[in-house]
Amino acid sequence: MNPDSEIKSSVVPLKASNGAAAHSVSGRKACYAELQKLFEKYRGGNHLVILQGAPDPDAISCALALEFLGARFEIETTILAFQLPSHHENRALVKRLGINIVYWEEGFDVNQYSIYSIVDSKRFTTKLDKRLEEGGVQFLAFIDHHREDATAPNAQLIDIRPQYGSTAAILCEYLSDAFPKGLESTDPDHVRLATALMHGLRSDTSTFLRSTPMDYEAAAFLAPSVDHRTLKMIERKVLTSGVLGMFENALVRKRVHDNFIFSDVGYVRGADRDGIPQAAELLLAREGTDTVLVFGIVDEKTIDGSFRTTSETINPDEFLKGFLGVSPESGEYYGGGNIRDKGGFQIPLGFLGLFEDKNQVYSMAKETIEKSFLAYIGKAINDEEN
Ligand SMILES: [Mn+2]
Repeated sequence: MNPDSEIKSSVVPLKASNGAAAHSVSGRKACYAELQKLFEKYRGGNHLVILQGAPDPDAISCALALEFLGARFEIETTILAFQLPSHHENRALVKRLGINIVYWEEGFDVNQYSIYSIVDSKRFTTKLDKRLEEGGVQFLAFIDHHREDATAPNAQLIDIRPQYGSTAAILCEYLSDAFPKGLESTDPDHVRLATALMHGLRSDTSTFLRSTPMDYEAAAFLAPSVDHRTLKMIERKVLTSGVLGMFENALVRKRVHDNFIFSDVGYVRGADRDGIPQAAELLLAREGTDTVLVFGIVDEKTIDGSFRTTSETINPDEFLKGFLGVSPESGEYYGGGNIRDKGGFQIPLGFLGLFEDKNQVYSMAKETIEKSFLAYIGKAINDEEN
């Protein structure tokens, strides 16, 4: 008999990549209780949920969750964004699930709201701050999973959990407090919310590759109510012909140096810039490769590069700073990244961008970057075949 089998916990003890054990239910913050009190205080009011930047699935689904929870207190919610969602996937989420996002324009009237919240952003200031203050709109909640700033927002509820892979996981915790028996898989509103949050979770954690135990726990809570068909449609990847061409270039032009791959995608339009990290991800999938650097020239103005690694020893931030150094003009590093798996760089072409011979400019850029890359990893350019 295993004595441990007697100790049944409602939390499956999943092991995170960093070895941290799952948190226990009792260790939770009592944030939902706090939110409940606040919603009660503003019962029947109008709530403005602000999304910063181009709305992504994590932010959108969290706004939807706040709207849903607020509705239990007769609170009307408006989801406000300053920019349109950028990717096809994000637009598909909004469209498929019929999520109503209001896009800010000059005439937007904040005076109809009694409270506002910000979700899934490090930034707690907005261009509406002055109007919100003048209109007496109260800062209700600030909920986020990015790193905490030194100065705290003056919201009535501040819930910042940098140890979470997504804000959606935090909102799922609120939902599981509100619905201890789980969401109803027969209720269309529950299904819609669960599907949106699952997409938020998946997209912020690279489909659970970067999940923490809390994200897995949130997914387990949502799973019974998720509409998998809709989720699949939302997540369908759509690649523009421009991005496909970049993949082709990246594959054809790749240079393999042991576990490193160096490649480039050519001249690309600003609208296709996202294809550079995608090409790097693609090459990283090659067997035996753990580190990839891909660059392209964007809008004939800058050399943009993307760095991906699964190596245990390479720190992308250190690597990019060491490899590219500091711009003599601005005194700032050309690139940087996180300490774990990714980074990027941007180098202005400057006067080289004015040259007539685009091929020559490209060769120069490529040679310069590749040479310093190889020098940095301790190789000469002609020993790649050995
Ligand atoms: Mn997020």
